[in-house]
Amino acid sequence: MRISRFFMVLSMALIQGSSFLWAQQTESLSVVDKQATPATKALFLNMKRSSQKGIMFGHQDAVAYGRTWHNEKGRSDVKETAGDYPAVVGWEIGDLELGAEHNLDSVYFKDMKRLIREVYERGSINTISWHANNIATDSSAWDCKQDTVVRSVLVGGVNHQRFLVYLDRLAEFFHSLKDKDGNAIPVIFRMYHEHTGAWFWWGAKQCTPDEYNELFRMTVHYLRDVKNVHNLLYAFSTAEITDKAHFLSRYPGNDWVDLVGFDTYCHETPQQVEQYKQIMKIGLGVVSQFAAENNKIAIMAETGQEGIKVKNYYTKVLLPLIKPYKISYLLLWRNAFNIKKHYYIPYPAHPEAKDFIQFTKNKSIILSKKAAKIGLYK
Ligand code: BMA
Repeated sequence: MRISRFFMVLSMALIQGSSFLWAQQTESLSVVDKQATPATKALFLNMKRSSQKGIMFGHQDAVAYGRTWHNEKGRSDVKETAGDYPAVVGWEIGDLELGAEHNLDSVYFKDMKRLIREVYERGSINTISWHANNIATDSSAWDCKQDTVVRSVLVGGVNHQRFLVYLDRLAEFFHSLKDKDGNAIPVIFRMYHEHTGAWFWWGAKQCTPDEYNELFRMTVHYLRDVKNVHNLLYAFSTAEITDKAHFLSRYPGNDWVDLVGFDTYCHETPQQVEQYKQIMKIGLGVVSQFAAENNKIAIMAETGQEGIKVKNYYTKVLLPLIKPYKISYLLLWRNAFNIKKHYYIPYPAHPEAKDFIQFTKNKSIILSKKAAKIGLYK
């Protein structure tokens, strides 16, 4: 009797163990890069699982500069106000493709690499956006007067070869992200974002859906299969959307996307706040459902209220909006050090600091210390 019970328990454990392994394998099969490093695959699985339990809090350029400082060791406006670093740090690599030493917001790439490593070693997440310059006119990402730029960078286009040089520089940067033992640091790459809008050269009025999808796929293919970059998860994020069909109106396909999200911002007037609530509910509903049905990770890729003019924005507007949804992280935009009104996180003396602290204390919000306990890379 005792022996047979022992075998029963043992075989149950084996079945459970193997089904766990099986689940892990089938889950990891859905990652865009089948040759992604083990830590990159682990990040995908752990983000997916942790999104069932809480929302990691992120801030763009969180540790590079803040509202009144630039490049000072150990600083972060989130930490100085709420007591801990964000669990997700957003980075911007615009101008890297030109071979510049710093990005379009004055963050030196050599500092960015060091800080990405610090974020990783704290057990937090790095996500990278790319406001890629317009290669056809040699101007910024916002130069969108033409409708042929995307076509010109695709295979066979007049700018294709030059665009590959842009991607070579990105690949070199991604390859250079290493921990102290020389292992690649996983990062989320969120490229060609807000493409349902019409303010970047890859926007909805600037190219056809097929051209957009091809641009996304070509970039993944080149980085992954030609340049052998294997430390990336690929994020797709639209601007405001009206419904699922709008969200998918330009979508490269499930084989090319790991994370799905959208960007939207809250403006000041009560009417604009109401509009924001509607847009957030639609977008969060669409991306969280789509992620659940398609084995993706849902994210709130960019949001916030510039200058924090709306009273109790964090606890009364943002928190009730995001709490009902299973999203992995939420990223607030940057606290510019050189544009006075351009900030999204309160500094300690700001009138909304208290509200922000209360928001970060909510049990569904995950800052850096709690994120480290998840063991995101294991
Ligand atoms: C925008 C603004 C700009 C910035 C750009 C890229 O939304 O914050 O000031 O240059 O993002 O980070």
